[in-house]
Amino acid sequence: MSLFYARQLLAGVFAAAALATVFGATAAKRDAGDFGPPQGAPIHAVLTSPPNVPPPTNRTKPAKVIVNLEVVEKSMPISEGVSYTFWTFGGSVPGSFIRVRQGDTVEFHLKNHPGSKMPHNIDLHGVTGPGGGAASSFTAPGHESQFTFKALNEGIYVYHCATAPVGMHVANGMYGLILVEPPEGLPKVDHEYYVMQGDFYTTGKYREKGAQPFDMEKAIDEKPTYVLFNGAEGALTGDRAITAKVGETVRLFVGNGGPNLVSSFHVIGAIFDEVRYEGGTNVQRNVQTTLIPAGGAAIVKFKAKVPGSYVLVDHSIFRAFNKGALAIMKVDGVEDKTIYSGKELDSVYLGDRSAGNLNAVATATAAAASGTLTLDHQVKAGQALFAGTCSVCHQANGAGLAGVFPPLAKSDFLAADPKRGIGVVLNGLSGKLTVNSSEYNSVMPPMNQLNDDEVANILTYVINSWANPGGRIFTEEVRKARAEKVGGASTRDH
Ligand code: HEC
Ligand SMILES: [Cu+2]
Repeated sequence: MSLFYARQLLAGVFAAAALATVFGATAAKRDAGDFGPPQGAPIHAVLTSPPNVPPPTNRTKPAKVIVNLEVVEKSMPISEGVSYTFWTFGGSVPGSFIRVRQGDTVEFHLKNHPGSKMPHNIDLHGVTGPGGGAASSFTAPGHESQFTFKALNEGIYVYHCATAPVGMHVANGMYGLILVEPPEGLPKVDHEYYVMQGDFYTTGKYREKGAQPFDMEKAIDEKPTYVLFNGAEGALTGDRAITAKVGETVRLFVGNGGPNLVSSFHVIGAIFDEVRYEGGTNVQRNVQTTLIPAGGAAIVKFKAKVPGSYVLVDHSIFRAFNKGALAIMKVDGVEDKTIYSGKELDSVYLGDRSAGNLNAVATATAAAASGTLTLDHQVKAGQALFAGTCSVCHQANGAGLAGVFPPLAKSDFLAADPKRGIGVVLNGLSGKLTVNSSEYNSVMPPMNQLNDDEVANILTYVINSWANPGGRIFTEEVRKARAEKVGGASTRDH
């Protein structure tokens, strides 16, 4: 080989090497979702509390986005008259909603309020890197930590605390959602809402009053006391229901913080036109119920077509009616009888949780707490609760159903000893029974999921209605009967 050819060959090798370097560098720097360095002045991310969602970024270029998120440990209501010490990202459960655009460089500042008792950190599922930020964000009370990541993949992602014991931090409400918009943004809709499910473990029973501590054993056994949307029973019902008008499109960002349960997310009376299941980019159409894993999220979209109350539930249905996993979307507008002929389904699905009813119960709870509970408070709260629990069988007017459900109206069985109602409700009743000269031989299931206040108020309502003799049943009497297990057995042989 002449020197000339050797030189040519070497030059060729160098050229190829140089090209390889260029391509290599490009490949390393420009992964999918990397649109280059941030442009323009840094932007402070708008953070929102649930059920609100920050506005679209409306950007066409990658930016540096600064996120300031503060961890706050605080006591908040988890149910009517029940408080719980939540650990929060931004003061709410779920934590503040974060919205960025694919390709953004996110400078994350995690602060831990000086009043906190625990250290905390954050693992964002939208981060590419070990621990999703957890290792770089361990923050003691009164401190702040900072790390930076590039949002490479679009989608809806869960974030959560990952400080040991991780399960406990998550169970106390330490999770939220971060949306990484695709470069062109999401298609425009009329409403966007932020809804996130979580399971909660308290030492007391469901709706047991007072401050309820976390129960580690129940959490390990995966036996939640509450399953909730947005951290509290009633967080999205009554005046706090989410809203839309007929003809509008609604996009829900639905997360599941867990820590344990997966969610069978369903909206009673609606069909999801589109679901980005698991938060990924595939779109599934015409979906009735979508599965949202713990530590996962979905984006669902549908058009409101018929006015009324739509009930968001986890369709593992005991969770909805006995653990709180129930929210309302109120759709206003003109009825379209060609799509749906009927009236509201409030009494069927909402029962004691429909708007007006909740108020009467809340008023009675507040009055009981301040020692000013009157007969009238009890009757009104009891009436609301009766509608959701007893009226299915005994009927709204207390008349019962001949041969099947005995009457509560003018019941001589009840009038003989109004207090025996306590044992009937707590323990149920079965066997032969004579009420107003008619025989019944059926089964009433125990209603011991009701708390002491609820039983007292329902029975007070019953004995003061439909020409019954009157009187009052007090919470204390119910508590005693429950503790002593005073039962249906003694009433059965009447
Ligand atoms: C699933 C149907 C059902 C529900 C719900 C129900 N009951 Fe009953 N209830 C019955 C049946 C059936 C009997 C009669 C049982 C028997 O034959 O031994 C009964 C009996 C009674 C009695 C004694 C008989 C009488 O008429 O005085 C009382 C009091 C009573 N129920 C109160 C209530 C109250 C209060 C609630 C709501 C907390 C309630 N029940 C919910 C089915 C029901
Ligand atoms: Cu934490």
